[in-house]
Amino acid sequence: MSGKKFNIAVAGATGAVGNQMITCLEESKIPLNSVRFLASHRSTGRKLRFKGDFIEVEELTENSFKGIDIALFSAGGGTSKKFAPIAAKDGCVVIDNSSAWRMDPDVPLVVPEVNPHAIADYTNKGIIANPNCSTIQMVVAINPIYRKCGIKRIVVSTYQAVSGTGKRAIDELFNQTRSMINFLDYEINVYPHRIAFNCLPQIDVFLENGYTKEEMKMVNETRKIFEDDSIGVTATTVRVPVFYGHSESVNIETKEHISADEAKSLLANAPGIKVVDDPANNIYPLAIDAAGQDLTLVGRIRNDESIPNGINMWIVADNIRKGAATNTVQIAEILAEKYL
Ligand code: NAP
Ligand code: 3JN
Repeated sequence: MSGKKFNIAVAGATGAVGNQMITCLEESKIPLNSVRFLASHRSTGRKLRFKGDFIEVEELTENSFKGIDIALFSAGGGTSKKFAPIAAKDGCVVIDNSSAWRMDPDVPLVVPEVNPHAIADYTNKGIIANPNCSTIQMVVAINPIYRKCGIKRIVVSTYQAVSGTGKRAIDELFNQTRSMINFLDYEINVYPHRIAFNCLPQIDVFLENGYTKEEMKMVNETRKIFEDDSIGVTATTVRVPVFYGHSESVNIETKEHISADEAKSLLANAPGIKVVDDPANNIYPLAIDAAGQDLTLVGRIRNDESIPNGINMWIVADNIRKGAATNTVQIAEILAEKYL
């Protein structure tokens, strides 16, 4: 670091992701001059803890970014679309967690373990995009195999925690579960169906091609991050009654053969990954183990015996940390250390 201290704003500070961003900033080595917490008018005046102090939440307005060096956004796509360019115009670099800017060709889409070089392109628009949580953990886990053997095709099914939908969905799973085990009526407010004791094969809205928006985010973001439109990706995304931690069953067809044992040792030495794979002792990645930490856990690594060059894996990560807040703060750390 150059000795510079940074002024950082968190937009969406009162949300599930924003709250975790604050924790990640507390844990980060970025030297801070000041922090500013922004949310909607509903939260103005609320106080949030930061490093032992209480910081008052301010309403996000067009004037919020004057004097700010880096703004971490997680206040929804509409807010990002409107305010990220305003913040950038004030000389601040925005790292945005929404899908608003991810597929803009002038905006880098970054997972630090996979394509940190892309951060340099922040100069185009002053905006860097953070991928969708389901994409992040998948590309972290398959990156070592992609670099060594190439990948022709990915087939992924996800098992996504309700925290991916935000604080209202966390409450919905809790309330429905409590009502049901007490034989009481329950309310359905967030998802189209009950989520307690159920699995919903729908995340986000359906598109004309029959896939959901979440599924197509995984397809398009994976190709952009690897800068490789030749990779075939097909996804089924499912919401499950888990609070924290997304799990994924991933099948990849590689260009060159790799054995399951080679894949395991490749992954064991790769950044951001912990191989958890000892089936003889019933050891494999679990959402309850992924929650609250930053590594992407990979296990059940085995050859797909139905094709010559295939690998199956089970990939689990904390969707709010590595899937959102941690990835954002990692980008901010690189930006602060190398570019600002
Ligand atoms: P959440 O728990 O519902 O929180 C939403 C946050 O946005 C709150 O701080 C809210 O402030 C703020 N907000 C809403 N409307 C606003 C407005 N008009 N102006 C200023 N602030 C506003 O949602 P979340 O789970 O944290 O997700 C927030 C966003 O992060 C999502 O919409 C999505 O774009 C992104 N996200 C990304 C990933 C990923 O995969 N990388 C995962 C989850 C979410 P109040 O408390 O004042 O209402
Ligand atoms: O549902 C999940 O597990 C992840 C959700 C992410 C999300 C939720 C609301 C809006 C996004 C996202 O990051 O893609 C968005 C969005 O910005 O489109």
